[in-house]
Amino acid sequence: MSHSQPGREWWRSAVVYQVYPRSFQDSDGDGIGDIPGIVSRLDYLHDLGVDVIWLSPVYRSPHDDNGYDISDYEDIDPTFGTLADIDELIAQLHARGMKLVMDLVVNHTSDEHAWFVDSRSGRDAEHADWYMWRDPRPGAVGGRPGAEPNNWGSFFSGSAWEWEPARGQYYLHLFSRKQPDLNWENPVVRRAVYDMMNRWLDRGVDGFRMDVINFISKDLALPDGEVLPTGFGDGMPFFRSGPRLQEFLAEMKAEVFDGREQDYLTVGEMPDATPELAARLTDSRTGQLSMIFQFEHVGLDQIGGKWNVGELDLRDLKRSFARWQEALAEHGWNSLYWNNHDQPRIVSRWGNDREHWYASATALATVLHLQRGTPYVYQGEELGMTNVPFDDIGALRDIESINHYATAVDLLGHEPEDVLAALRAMGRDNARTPMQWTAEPGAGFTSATPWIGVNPNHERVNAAAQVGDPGSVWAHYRRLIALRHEDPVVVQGDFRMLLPDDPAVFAYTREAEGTRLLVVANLSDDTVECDLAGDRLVLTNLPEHAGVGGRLAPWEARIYRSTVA
Ligand code: ISL
Repeated sequence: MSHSQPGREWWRSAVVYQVYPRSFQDSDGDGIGDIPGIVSRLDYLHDLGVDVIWLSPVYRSPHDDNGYDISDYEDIDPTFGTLADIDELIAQLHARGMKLVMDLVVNHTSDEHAWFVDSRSGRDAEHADWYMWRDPRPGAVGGRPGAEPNNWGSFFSGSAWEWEPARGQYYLHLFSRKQPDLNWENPVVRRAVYDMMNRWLDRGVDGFRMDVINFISKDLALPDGEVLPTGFGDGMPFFRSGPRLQEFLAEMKAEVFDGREQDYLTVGEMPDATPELAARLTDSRTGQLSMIFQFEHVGLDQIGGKWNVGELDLRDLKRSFARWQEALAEHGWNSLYWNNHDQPRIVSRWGNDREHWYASATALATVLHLQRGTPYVYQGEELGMTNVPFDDIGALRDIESINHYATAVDLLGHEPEDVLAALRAMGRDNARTPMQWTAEPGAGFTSATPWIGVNPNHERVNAAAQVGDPGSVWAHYRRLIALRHEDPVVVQGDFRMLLPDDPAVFAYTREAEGTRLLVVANLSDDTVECDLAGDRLVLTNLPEHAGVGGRLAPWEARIYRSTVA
């Protein structure tokens, strides 16, 4: 049975679970997860109570960026299975009343996509104008350093431009050189994307998570960006949330989603998006998307760049959440997340994965899940999976981390130990090690050698140890998910932040139709004084402390319900 409410805007009462297919469940003994593996774990997910799976890319890909470089949008990579396997996944999910959201990566393709292979072959090719081709800087000789059309750096180190001798031009790649950016100015490109999306919807998928979708409309003047410590320019101001973004999304909505009977979940991944943009795009009367992923909160511990990590000030986090809750309160909608396949594990990042592992994992979950919006659980988060003690660059697999290490150590002369420490804190592979099902050597993920090492703590942190234990992180996630399904105030209620200046307590209320929920949590390692309470305690992560008034134990989280006049 479906838990979320059927019908229009069903995604408002849903909880989404993100599956990173490489690392979820291997079924054929090659050390890489696959679609039949996911199917074999659906009862686990159904039992947890989630309504929707967002599946990271399983399309054909050379896997330069683990599938975010797609060479065929309409086929499944043999590593993950077949189209018949995806049909089976859809059928098995639907049979359980659950839904499937696919990843849509259309800011760029793989350089091995047939469109790009043709495009790079010459200026007269059929797909000549499908990518962002530009001539060298005036007066410069193409292919030589400094001749690039502008100074932008790529997210994965180095220049964002690659020389193509066959055309005597450069192509833009905001990510790796194997991820050329599509030219969204070309209506034929947009048509091809919409047609592809329609075929997936016809196949039965229930929505899309849209990868860096706010990068599709660039400032076509392509101005140089401010020079960063890497020596490259910051192109962000010129390609994020560009002039035609909303127009393109409106066109996509009209060409793909409007006129269909079903309502779909659409979530746009939007680095650097503002609450104002989100409010426009997710306005239930006039918007184009169900919700967006914004990055403000997960950037709060970064001091001038991803690899320079500082302490989080809880007050900044509360201010950020409150700002987004407020901006999207009337007609918009939030996504709520701590983790995904690009972020370090939350219990290690802003919790305490040593002395207060259970309490901090569950407290952080509580303050997120009771907010207004659609919560996302990233695989293993419901088990309190932690960051990984990577002690050697050879243990990492992520192109971003590997390129950063090479640039920082070889080019900029940074200390290898310092670079590794930053990668341990922020590297994306923290999220990408195998799902920890059991204490066995392959963690129940694989019988072979996994493509990336299993976190050694799987002997302690695993699903087998937690499912069925009412005192586990898993059980707490399950209760939070159930509460959202049972109590309309969690879905609909107004949000009000309390104690904004308190450095340790995270507290807010949700209120609708005479009922008020109070969430109060101590997000610190110390016991704190706190008087906030309500009529009845609905849920707590530390039941043994529940009777104590006026005080919260380290990482204690409580939810109260009260009747209000
Ligand atoms: O993690 C990041 C790099 O520091 C983010 O900037 C990330 O690259 C950005 O959020 C975009 O992410 C998405 O697109 C990338 C892909 O590598 C990520 O896995 C995906 O989530 C390119 O497709």
